[in-house]
Amino acid sequence: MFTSSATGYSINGQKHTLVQRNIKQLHEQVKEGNFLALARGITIVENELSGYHDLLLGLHRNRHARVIGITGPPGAGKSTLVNALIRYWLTENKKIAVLAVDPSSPFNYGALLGDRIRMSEFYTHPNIFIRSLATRGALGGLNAKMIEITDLVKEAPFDLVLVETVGVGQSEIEIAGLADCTVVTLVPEAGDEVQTLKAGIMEIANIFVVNKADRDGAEALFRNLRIMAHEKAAGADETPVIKTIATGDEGVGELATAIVTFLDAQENLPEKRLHLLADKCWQLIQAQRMKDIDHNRLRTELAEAVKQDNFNLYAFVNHFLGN
Ligand SMILES: Nc1nc2c(ncn2[C@@H]2O[C@H](COP(=O)(O)OP(=O)(O)O)[C@@H](O)[C@H]2O)c(=O)[nH]1
Ligand SMILES: [Mg+2]
Repeated sequence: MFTSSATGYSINGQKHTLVQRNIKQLHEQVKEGNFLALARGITIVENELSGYHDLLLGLHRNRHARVIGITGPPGAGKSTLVNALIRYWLTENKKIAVLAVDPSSPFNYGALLGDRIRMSEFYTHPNIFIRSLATRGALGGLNAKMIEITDLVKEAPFDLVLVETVGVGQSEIEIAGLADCTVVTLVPEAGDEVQTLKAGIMEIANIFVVNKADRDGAEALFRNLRIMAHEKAAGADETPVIKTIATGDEGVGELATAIVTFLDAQENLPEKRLHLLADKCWQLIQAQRMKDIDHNRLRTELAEAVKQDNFNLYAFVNHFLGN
């Protein structure tokens, strides 16, 4: 997948050796928990800078940190909840990384800054690493980029990696393919929407949170989700539904416990792990393919193909990809 031409070997062997040595050093620092090195590494991966491929090729598997996805509509209280979870887990002396992604506003630094300010009480904490990402510009697709960045973060000695993403159901980032546990955050205002929520949401949610439980309609939303979870489970374990008031730290301990309980249960499910890995693999291959496509060739061939009376777009795509 990573070709030598892309890493610059062909230009100058010596230069590449130097890049490799620096990347190896950077990697060692990341493993020791050096936050500056980790931030630098993320920038390299995010922007595909020199050494990007070497860095990824040096990653190990089965690092110990577990990834928790926190997803939900804008304003549901995800960042506030992340903050509250950090506060809770710090009492257990956990080391935590937070990746906050807002794909809808790549240049909206106001929004990113908003998250920063809210999380500021932990920005300088030695056990907490926080990084906002605006990776929409990434060539190979946001999903693949997030998989790469998360895998790099897992090299550092964190216990937990929290990934905050916007969206429900048709999220720009398929968080479920990335996280060991996906928490879907909803708020009472979304009450009516629950009836029409896409089937996908039941598939991706490992835990439901009804945040802003201090507001009207929280109880109704809670009940509706419980019914949905019950129907879907059909006798098996039901997806937990937890009420929280993130601004008041209420229900946060219960949520933290539910997350850890879920993660512990996952450890013993090799089938699920393989499924997750296959999903990640598929996304990376897909992104790579998108990159490899020669747009000039695509246009030229397409221009020829549309001249045919029996032109079909899907047949063309299949043919183009060599399927
Ligand atoms: N009333 C109430 N407001 C909350 C609660 N949790 C978060 N908020 C507020 O909701 C707004 C959006 O929160 P934020 O965490 O930025 O949402 P995000 O977009 O999902 O990350 C902020 O003004 C929060 O203070 C809650 O439990 N109750
Ligand atoms: Mg947020």
